[in-house]
Amino acid sequence: MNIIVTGGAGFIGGNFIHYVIKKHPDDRIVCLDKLTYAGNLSTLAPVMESSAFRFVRADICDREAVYRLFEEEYPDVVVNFAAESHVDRSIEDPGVFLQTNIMGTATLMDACRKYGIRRYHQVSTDEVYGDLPLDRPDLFFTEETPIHTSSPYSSSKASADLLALAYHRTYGLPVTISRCSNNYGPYHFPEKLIPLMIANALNDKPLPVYGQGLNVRDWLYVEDHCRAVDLIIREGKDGEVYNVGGHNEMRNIDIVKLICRELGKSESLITYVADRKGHDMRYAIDPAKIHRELGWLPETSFADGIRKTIRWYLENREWWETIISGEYRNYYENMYGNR
Ligand code: NAD
Ligand code: TDX
Repeated sequence: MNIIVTGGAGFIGGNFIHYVIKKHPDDRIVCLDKLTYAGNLSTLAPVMESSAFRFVRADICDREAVYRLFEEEYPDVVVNFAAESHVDRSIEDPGVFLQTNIMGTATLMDACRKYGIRRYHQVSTDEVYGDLPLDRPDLFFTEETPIHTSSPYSSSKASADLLALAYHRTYGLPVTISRCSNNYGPYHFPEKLIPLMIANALNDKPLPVYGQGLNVRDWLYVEDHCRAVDLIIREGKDGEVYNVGGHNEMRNIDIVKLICRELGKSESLITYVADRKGHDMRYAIDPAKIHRELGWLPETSFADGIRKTIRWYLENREWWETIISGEYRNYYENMYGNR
């Protein structure tokens, strides 16, 4: 298969490329990525010289560049990971989220219509369902849960999902959508909770917990997500949505304390800061459909996954230290300086 992976220089897309190249050595992968602040070519260094891999720097909103790539590659499958992905940034400045996450998705799907495609896969998120109350642990997001977004980020992702389903119904485009819970693992950009806490703890810096740290997220090791997407593009049904998650709910404060323990750091580094605006309380995925229809189950427990992740950050300091020594400093000062 010839697969275009957009956003492959980012966290999940990069892990997906490593996964597919190892699992399906006969496939060819073309990574299309704009290399925004979140894209890192060093994430792709291990595959850059592989004959099964090509990297193209371009914006998914750039119709001319996208169409040119389709004319060169005639892909069988497009997997769209490219997005602005950080909720806090979307609260500060929604515009680029609407542009990339909505218009970029439409541009990619227009190219698929024009040149033909076996499958267009949209990588979405559980955040499109909004949040669940903390006092109803019996409730989970299913594929039938109504869309009910909270942030500009989740609204832009939900818009893209609706467009993808509309392209399926109106034009018969062979679309699938996956809605996954919070990922963690190697190559995770240190603006997100887990890598930020690991990097700050290793540097003995304050660990900024929003509100009281009671919000719950449903964590999945990134390789399990990659395996789910890989299964969906090969065996999933056109027009279907698949929820992906591993029933691993944790409160933010418990994750931060666990990271302190694993790194031998004092919990006195924990600093409670102003809450995120519109902060979703709890996410929890019901993955029954993907289990039933595609036989997918998570393979990495949180206990193993978090240890592997921490070890990766210890062994790959250069990867994240380069990031936090650059433009990231201004971001950090703006976001956390007066919080
Ligand atoms: P990320 O921010 O780490 O990476 C995004 C990548 O997309 C970067 O390489 C960036 O350069 C690229 N990109 C951004 N705008 C682009 C554009 N206009 N054109 C081309 N490339 C562009 O994101 P991530 O955490 O890897 O998330 C990947 C996808 O998975 C996103 O669609 C996100 O909504 C979704 N998702 C993420 C999580 C999570 O926990 N991280 C969970 C569920 C779903
Ligand atoms: O410094 C912090 N302190 C803190 O308490 C940060 C960065 C986060 N938090 C809290 C906010 C959330 O409750 O931790 C939780 C996780 O925050 P993020 O890592 O920003 O993730 P979240 O907002 O849950 O969104 C993530 O999961 C769904 C991804 O970034 C999205 O792209 C994905 O769709």
